[in-house]
Amino acid sequence: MWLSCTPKYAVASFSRQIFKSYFHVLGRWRCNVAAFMPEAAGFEGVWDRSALQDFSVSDSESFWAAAARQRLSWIRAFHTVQDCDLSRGQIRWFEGGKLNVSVNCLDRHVHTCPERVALIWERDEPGSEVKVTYRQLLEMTCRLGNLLRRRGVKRGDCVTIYMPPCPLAVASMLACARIGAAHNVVFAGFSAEALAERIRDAQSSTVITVNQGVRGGKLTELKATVDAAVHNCPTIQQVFVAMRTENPVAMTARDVAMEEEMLKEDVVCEPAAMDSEDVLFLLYTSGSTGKPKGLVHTQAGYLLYAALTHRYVFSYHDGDVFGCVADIGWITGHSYSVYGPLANGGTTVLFESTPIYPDPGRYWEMVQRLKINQFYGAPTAIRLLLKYGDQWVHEYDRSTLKTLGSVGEPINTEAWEWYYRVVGDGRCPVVDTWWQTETGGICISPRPSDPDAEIVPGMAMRPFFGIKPVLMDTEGKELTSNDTSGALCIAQPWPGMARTIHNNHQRFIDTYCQPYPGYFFTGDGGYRSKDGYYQITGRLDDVINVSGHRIGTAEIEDVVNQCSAVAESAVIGYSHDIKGQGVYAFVVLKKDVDIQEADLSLELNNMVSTKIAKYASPDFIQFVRRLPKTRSGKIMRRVLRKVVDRDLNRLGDLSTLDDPAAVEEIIQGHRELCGKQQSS
Ligand code: 7RM
Repeated sequence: MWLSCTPKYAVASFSRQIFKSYFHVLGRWRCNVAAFMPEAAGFEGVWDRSALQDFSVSDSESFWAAAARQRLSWIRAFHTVQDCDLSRGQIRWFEGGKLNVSVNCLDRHVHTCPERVALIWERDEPGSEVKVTYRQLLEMTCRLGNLLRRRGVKRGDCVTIYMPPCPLAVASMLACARIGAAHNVVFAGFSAEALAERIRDAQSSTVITVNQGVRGGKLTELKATVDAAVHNCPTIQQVFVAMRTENPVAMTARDVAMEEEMLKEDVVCEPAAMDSEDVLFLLYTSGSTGKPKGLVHTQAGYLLYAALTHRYVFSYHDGDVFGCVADIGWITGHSYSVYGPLANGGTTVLFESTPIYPDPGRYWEMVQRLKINQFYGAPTAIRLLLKYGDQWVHEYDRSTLKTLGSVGEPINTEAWEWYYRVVGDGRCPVVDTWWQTETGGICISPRPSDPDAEIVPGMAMRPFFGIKPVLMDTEGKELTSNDTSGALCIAQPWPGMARTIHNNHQRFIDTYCQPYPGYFFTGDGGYRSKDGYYQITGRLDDVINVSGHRIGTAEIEDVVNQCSAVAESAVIGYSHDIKGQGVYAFVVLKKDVDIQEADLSLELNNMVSTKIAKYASPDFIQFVRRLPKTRSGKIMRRVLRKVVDRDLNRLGDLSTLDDPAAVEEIIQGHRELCGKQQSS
């Protein structure tokens, strides 16, 4: 459906038209809400923030139509605001409209402020940052767009990008958008096999990478990893290689020296006129099966949602420096290092390093040096830094900070308080932002743009404009009272939501639309407080969250089970001080296997690191004779979780258990493995 993108007509010099339509609404302040949200200027009877919130949900079409007209530059106006049917997994926004995302992120700002800094590349080596203006980023994007086109990349193709955060990675994403190709950014920490699986699923013919990565003072052989990956990818025809370091790497006939070739290209590149619902990108994320899902995001709705949430959740103002430290390989990097800030004409930081390189003061030294106004990071890093002590924070001037954001997992009260008091000196609102790869942008979060709205530590609290969260009971009924917990769903579509899973729309329907017909199911559990605020309590499925990275337990089991000595395995998450969750694997060996358990543990850890990524490697591997199973053969992970949590009084109903003696053995084995210390 979304791959049908025949270019209807070439659009020559449409930029003048764009600026006429873009600015006609500015400067209209009709009522007081318009003073903080110009999109709201025309809404009848909407006089304050809470009325605007209600309006955005009850008349979401009017709300999103106004926002889309004001915030995006269109080549052709849309004729239908939305055409959605959640129960069938059909989501379409702004149909009839044509636009180009790279024009929205670059050209329109180049017209007004060409010398404004778009990107600050915070390289691994502290103090060596590189600034890229909007004019320069447009030039880079155009050269690369022309190169991709000349080398045969067409509208509707999918380009895989395997790069650390850097200006050329952003230019690669935008170059794809410029020529109408989709991108598929794969986190540069993934192994060759994980990369190959994603390239094959996306059917990419082109990969863009760098010779080597640099992180925490160490080099990683990214080009070599790509070589190993594409070996098993029949669709791959070419690999573009940019030079992050000066060390040459082996090049073959298939490889393209990217910077050299870019220099030969023109600095003007005709942008493709894309339909609102053409694909902008795929991004793979873990689900509860072994196979990662390529979530599909489209052009207009995604960009609008990223831009609007970036502006209002963080109170981003013109001239601010926005510092999102997520990697571009995750959705957070897409929406808040790249698309949101650039659509808003902002200055955004690309962070290549780690929170503790060269020392635990890195973030705050960077805040001081780059004069960062909004800092957006993950609880796992905050918990880690908290342990190193306050002096690393106090050493640096953080007076530029205005908003602090948290994302990826629940933020515990201790970490929240430290972030607020020590990092923000009690001056900056902390916004705990809940969202997912699937939602495209932040869905639940406090908004500091509401100056008198309270913020409760450790709670995502309030829905964003147009978002209607609901909690469901086990029967699939909406829970209407407060002070209650249930399955978190979203009751109506919004423009930023994913449209499908690449090549598997049925899985999209089964995962998100079937469980609660008519609603979008998030996979998370939530609690609504007596004041009506939301708190996200964690996943309800077999997905765990290690340092803010999603990983399916089934993905890890698949790898462990590939070991010839292993008969079967069960992987669970357990609570971990710093990582949020750690990985715990129960492994049953084949009969007559004669191998030291310690050696096998090492081998299994290695297998997981090389087949998935380091972060997925188990912290504990417990060898057991059998797993607790129901009579129908299902592994009772609930029981395993209770054992590891030392919550033996609440093992729950064991009546369906096939062989209760298995549990006793497992408890015993767990004690031996983890000794007297808590398993965390
Ligand atoms: C943005 C991102 C999504 C999953 C999600 C949750 C968990 C994310 C929070 C959170 C509690 C938060 N995308 N999650 N943010 N849980 N509070 N503020 O992380 O697709 O990689 O992961 O992460 O379980 O479903 S993601």
